[in-house]
Amino acid sequence: MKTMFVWVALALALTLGSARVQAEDGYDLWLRYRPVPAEVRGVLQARARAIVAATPTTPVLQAAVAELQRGVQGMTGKAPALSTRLVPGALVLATPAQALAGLDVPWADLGREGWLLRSQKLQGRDVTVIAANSDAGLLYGSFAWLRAVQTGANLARLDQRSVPKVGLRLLNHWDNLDRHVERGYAGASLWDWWKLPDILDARYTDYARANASLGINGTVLNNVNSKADSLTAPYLAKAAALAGVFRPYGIKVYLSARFSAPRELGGLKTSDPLDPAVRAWWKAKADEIYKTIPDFGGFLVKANSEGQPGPQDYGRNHADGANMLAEALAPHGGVVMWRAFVYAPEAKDRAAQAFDEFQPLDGKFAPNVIVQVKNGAIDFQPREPFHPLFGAMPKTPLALELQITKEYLGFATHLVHLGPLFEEVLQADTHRGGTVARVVDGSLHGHKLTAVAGVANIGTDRNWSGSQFDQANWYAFGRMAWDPDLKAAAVAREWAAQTFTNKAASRDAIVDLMLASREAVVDYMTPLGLHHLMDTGHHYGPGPWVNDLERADWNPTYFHRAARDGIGFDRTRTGSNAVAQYAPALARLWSDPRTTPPELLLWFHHLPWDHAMPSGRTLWAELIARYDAGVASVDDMGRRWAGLRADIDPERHAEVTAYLAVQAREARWWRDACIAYFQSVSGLPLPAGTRPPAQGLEHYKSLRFGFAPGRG
Ligand code: BDP
Repeated sequence: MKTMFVWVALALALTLGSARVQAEDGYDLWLRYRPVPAEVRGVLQARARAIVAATPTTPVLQAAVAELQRGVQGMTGKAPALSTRLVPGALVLATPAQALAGLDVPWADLGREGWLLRSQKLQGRDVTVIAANSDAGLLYGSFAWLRAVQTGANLARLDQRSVPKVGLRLLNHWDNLDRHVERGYAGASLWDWWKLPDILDARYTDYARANASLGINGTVLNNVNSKADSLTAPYLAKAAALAGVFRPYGIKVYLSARFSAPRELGGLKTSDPLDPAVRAWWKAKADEIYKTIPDFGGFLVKANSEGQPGPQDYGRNHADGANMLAEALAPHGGVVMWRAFVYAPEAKDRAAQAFDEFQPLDGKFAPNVIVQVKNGAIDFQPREPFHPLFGAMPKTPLALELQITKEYLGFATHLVHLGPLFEEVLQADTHRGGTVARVVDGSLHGHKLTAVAGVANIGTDRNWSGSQFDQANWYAFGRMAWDPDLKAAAVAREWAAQTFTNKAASRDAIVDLMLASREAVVDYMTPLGLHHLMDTGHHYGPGPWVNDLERADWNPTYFHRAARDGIGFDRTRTGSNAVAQYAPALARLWSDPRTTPPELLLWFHHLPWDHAMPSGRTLWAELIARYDAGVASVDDMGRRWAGLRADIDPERHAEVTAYLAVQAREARWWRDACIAYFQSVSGLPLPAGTRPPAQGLEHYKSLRFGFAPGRG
């Protein structure tokens, strides 16, 4: 008997032990809940003795309780039980309907989804209150408490509250029905359309947990380059099955709608938005969708852009198209997110087109339409000035679209943290009364319908995002969509603490590396306001020489305009005058090279190679210095990461090390190829001391990447 006991104990110890040293593969994201040191364990157990929630009957509340139990179990080895009695050390989940005597919560300040976390005495007992006006708020509050624990907050003195500033916080999946993800670098689509609706992969739930932990409350399941099939009954049933998994996590499902669906599916002769039969078709379709998915969020539409059908095919405008869909969704409470990403071949400057098409339509959209605008006027480049539509359509709610997947920033193998990019655009002053954040959160023009969308970087890769550090871009997106005023540094700190280590020095070293990475990529790809220098189709690697594509504005040469006389796109009055789309104060500043920040110089100006830069260098020398700085910065990131070896688990440390080596090699490739090309155009010698490109220009031009992932 005694021996048996010893064996059982040993087996148990081994199991627990192996759980403890389980390999870190990134699957758990920032929700790792790893065992905490003994001294922390005691404190945590004392603060999570039980969970008091009057009636955890709703699925959302059950999800909140389950997450708290899972977290505490992971960190301490013991899950708190549900209790109806207020015991000391309880976690109390409270709503106004289920508030306990003595609880004093400023309910009115918490809004529909906000939460409050507070350690306090209640009925003579030390407890932690998680309060919200809704179950979704309690779910977010529960995740906030777990975040507080994992980031080392003092659990005896919690006093936090947060209310989302933006209503719709959405992921946009560019996922096709065959599971190819357009611009996806993290494997295949999570959605196994073929096996849906019968088979529900466990990852769907983990995906929802991760999103809920950030406050993401909606997901567009299919690519903006959409197929009408997504709107057919079999696919609606599949979408409904996903909606069923996501619902307990406060996440609604949306679909990208193909504008020509009435013709393609309904057999109509036209998809003209003003045709009564077309309108009736969409109304019936909306009714059918809501029968299948009662809390369906709405449609995302890419129309008359890059070959997609749209209202202009029938001589109508974007408002006509959007309003028709809005009318069909309105009785059900759905919204239309109508994208402003458009450009036509005849436009003289692609950067100016969205403004030209959309700004005159201000005030013409139905109340449940939100116009979704990319952060910049070209296309998710490493750096762009904020889109001139922000602030210029006061009568129309505008959503901000960010790209989390790094189509133009080295795919998943480059470590580029996007928090600083998000912060830069959100905090940009439109000079029309406020920042982009104030436009997007609706406060500048008094809009209730508000949204931030992120093109997802999620796929079937074990680590979800294609690399460990790309998880941080998902994280930063979600947190900054909830509160556009969060600082990138603070968000990165939270992420690093939960994902890698809570040891302050190492955590901060990780954060420094992350924050430096964005400027690094700008420098080694497109410094000084250059943009769209990537190679054709796959968008991987440099291709500044490309000038033979069918449309002028697909060619990098169109964008950089490098020639013997200089480099850059003149967007001032002497050129395309796109700068005039910005508020007059800003347009004035950016019209003059002397008052244009160096970061945006060649976006707005075509300047001679010997133009004097603030650094005292010529433009030519400055360009090369920036490329060198980018490469040096990546080398530095590698050194910093190497120094963190002792504090990071070996699996992830080795993986990131290998990725950084790829990035270091490819940063040189970008630098060398661009310098070789620009030198061939400028005809200038390299400044003294410059390392010449490793290969001749012809070598870089000859490289082909037929099987690069994520192609459109
Ligand atoms: C471009 C992508 C293309 C997308 C397009 C869009 O290369 O795959 O379809 O954006 O946003 O950047 O619609």
